[in-house]
Amino acid sequence: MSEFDLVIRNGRIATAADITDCDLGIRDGRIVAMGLNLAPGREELDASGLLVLPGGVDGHCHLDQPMPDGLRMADDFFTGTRSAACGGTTTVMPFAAQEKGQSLKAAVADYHRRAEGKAVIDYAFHLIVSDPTETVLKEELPELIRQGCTSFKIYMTYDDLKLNDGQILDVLAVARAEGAMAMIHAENADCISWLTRRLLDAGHRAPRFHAAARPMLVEREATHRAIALSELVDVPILIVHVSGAEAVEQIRWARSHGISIYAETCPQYLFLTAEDLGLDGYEGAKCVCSPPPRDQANQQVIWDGLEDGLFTIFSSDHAPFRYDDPQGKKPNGEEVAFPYIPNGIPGLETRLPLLFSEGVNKGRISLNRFVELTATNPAKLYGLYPRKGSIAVGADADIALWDPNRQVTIRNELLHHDVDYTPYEGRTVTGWPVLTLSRGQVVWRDGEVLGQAGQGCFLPCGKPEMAKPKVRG
Ligand code: DUC
Ligand code: ZN
Ligand code: ZN
Repeated sequence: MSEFDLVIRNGRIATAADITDCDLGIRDGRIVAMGLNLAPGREELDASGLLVLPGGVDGHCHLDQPMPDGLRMADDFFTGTRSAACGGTTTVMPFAAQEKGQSLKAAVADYHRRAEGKAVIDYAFHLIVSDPTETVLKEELPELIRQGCTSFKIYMTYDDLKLNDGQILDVLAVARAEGAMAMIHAENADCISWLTRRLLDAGHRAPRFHAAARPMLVEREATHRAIALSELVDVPILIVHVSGAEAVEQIRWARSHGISIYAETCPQYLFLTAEDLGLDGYEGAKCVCSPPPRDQANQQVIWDGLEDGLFTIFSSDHAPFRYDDPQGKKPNGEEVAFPYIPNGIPGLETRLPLLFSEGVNKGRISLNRFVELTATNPAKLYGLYPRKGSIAVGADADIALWDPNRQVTIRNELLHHDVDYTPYEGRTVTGWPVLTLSRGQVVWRDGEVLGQAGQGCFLPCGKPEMAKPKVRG
């Protein structure tokens, strides 16, 4: 009987810290040995010429999230996790979203039902807290945190989700008391509504006015306010989907004052600009997301932050709506005015190849930093480390073998989500995962999906070390 179910030989293994040429031995879904000339496995994989990387952890995506009447997310836990696996990701973290008036526990129970039997790779849940009642704050949140939902998102915008500053302070106080990670969507809601009304009154309806209604200033102000609220409660927060220079400046300022602020950015802020929202046609609806993509100068600031350590994680914010669909970007079949276009773009499968190609292959970030941003740090930030996010003895065998030289021209027909477009259509990237393992099982190999619905498991998250307040004095 062989000691290993699988041995991966001759690959170059990269973690957030090291690059090592050695073999990997896998048994019962976990990495059990790293070394030279390991004994033969029941199965063998030759990784000559390939990079052996931890599977990606996508710390921010939306799958089968309940939507207001008439709208529907295009990806459920099957199509979403399938698509993620084909792009080298092995853990996803979508959101169990509380509707106002709903119990948070009921939202989580419903979300478990939506995921049940569908996922191809492992998944954990963030919470979205939209109604922080006494019961939510005192009973439900603490209980859900104990059950492994140890991170939650708070919105400063969107009428059906936003919290006021007092409510945010209440939720942050629970995060501090219970050791959970708070994620904040920072845009100033009142400024957005004021600008939106003026734009509509002037007859500006096209998708491109989405960007005009959400200028950088509204993100800068809310980012600064979120930082102040976190400082007041003395609890670290993560600012999600940072889009450009003015928000980055606020985060640098906070850190220079000793405030623990983490930061996330996403592919849309590197590879799209407000010009992708189009001129007067409706195609630009495909790139409507919030915050909106900015301009080239802001893209450079985001690259700088990825390189110099400003950003903690790089996530997709996959929020899938079909373009030509009455439940998607054309509600009721109509080309609606910009405030009514569902926000979000697909990106689970293209997140890693885009960053690998333009970041690692073009020399903007190191391979170690790539692993840190896309796998190790999200696992640490959300209490999944060291089970997920690295290659180490004892970790789950969630691994992607990358051909760093494979050229792929991104076409929607090559992708495995259930969205009818990709904003990156026609872009050629160099580097793509040729094989993905989820707990030692091959789920993607040479262009073929081998993963089955239901083989992915729910992951209860631990309380993240990174959520602990700074020790002072
Ligand atoms: N913005 C969000 O805050 N969430 C989903 C998609 C988007 O564009
Ligand atoms: Zn958001
Ligand atoms: Zn989001």
